[in-house]
Amino acid sequence: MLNRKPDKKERENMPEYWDPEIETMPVDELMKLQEVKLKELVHYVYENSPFYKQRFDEHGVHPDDIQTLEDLAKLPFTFKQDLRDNYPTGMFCVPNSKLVRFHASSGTTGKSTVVGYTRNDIEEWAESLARAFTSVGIGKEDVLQISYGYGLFTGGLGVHYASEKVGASVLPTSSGNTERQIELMKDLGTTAIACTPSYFSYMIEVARKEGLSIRDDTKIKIGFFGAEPWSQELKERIEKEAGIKAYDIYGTSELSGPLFTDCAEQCGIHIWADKYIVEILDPETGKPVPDGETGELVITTLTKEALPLIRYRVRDLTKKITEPCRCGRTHPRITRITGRSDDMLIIRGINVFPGQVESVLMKIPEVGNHFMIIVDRIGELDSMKVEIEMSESAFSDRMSDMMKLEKKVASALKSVLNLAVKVELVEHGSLPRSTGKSKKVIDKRPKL
Ligand code: DLL
Repeated sequence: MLNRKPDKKERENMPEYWDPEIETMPVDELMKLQEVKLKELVHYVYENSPFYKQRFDEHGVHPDDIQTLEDLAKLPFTFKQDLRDNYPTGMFCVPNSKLVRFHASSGTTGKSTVVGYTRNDIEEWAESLARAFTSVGIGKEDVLQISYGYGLFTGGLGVHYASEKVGASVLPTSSGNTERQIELMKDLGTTAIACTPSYFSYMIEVARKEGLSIRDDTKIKIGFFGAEPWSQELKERIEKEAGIKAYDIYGTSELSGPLFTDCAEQCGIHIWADKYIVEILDPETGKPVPDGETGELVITTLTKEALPLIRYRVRDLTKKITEPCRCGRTHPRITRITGRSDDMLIIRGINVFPGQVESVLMKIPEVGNHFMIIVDRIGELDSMKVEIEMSESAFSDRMSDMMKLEKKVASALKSVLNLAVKVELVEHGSLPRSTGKSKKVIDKRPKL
């Protein structure tokens, strides 16, 4: 983190800040601000949430025990399961009359969870993302196409409010109807797009089928991709194939929705420290990992009113970046999310993250952008198969080429995962395409 404001020369060629005073605030002042807000927060949740009062009491901690940022470690964690157990609004700190919006998770990994927002929560959410958009130069001249789903999912409306805030013209296409997305993109001069990386990969493919190139036939220069894990290698592919800058957009519904991106320097996602306290902890022990090591993201919200969260175990795996960012923003950064601690597959005792598989595949030019991992148990033994398609540029229907590619991929996977993996080349277009969050793993093993 840069411990001072950048000077005039350093600010030359930098994108404008949305809120220069906050974004470049010296770190010690930011920490003081966090401390003040943390002290207020613990009293607020203790007084307004029966859930937190009980959790603090059980943990033997009282709001008065929290006097400094170091005292954060005395506080209990909050888990997604707590939201499920208190479904739908049992953890809210405000009455219904103060709420202006609900969103809800789809419940694909368990029972659905509901999140609620006061007017101020919506404002703070839009402000976070407005800072991020400004950090990559999105503003009044832009047409921002929002191809995240609108509705209970936070992607569509979250990006929408922030785009309007920075003065961009919103093109609210939502997800799906891909041919129409591409037509509007062309006709209305979309300059930036927000969707999942897998949906954008699909758009590139559909455009190509229609004889169009996103690179040459549209004005898109920026993409905000997230809501699902994606590798650095896929990012590089997308940038090359579409001729754009691909930024990582991150957030979760419990924290409000999409909130943070990397800045124009593209070296880590800035987390706004005046609104969120970041910890990176060992998922097993709950203790901090040394700076620069991978751990689980744990976040405390400092300004949320309806559903503040204390030490929320996000489950996403990342690293803290400590070097100052050249953009001059002093807020902490994290590296791209490499997976979730609960997404890890254990295959014959070996830990495998789907993201590792994607990294390997995307380094091989003959492999297309879509793949599927299928895990099964045959007898007592786990087996893993990866289905891939050939990239259009490398397409061949010669059996010997296909077998060669399968072998090449299997050996690349083996050397990274240390696991024998069956690789199967499937027909182009036969793997499922997604307009939202994509499913990359089918685990057929019986649940224990
Ligand atoms: O996916 C919020 C969002 C919408 C983020 C649009 C970005 C853009 P949830 O549905 O609650 O919220 O899912 C949150 O998605 O814990 C991560 O596991 C994953 N995720 C989100 N963004 C990224 C990203 C929205 N940039 C869960 N990289 C999170 C990797 C991501 N994973």
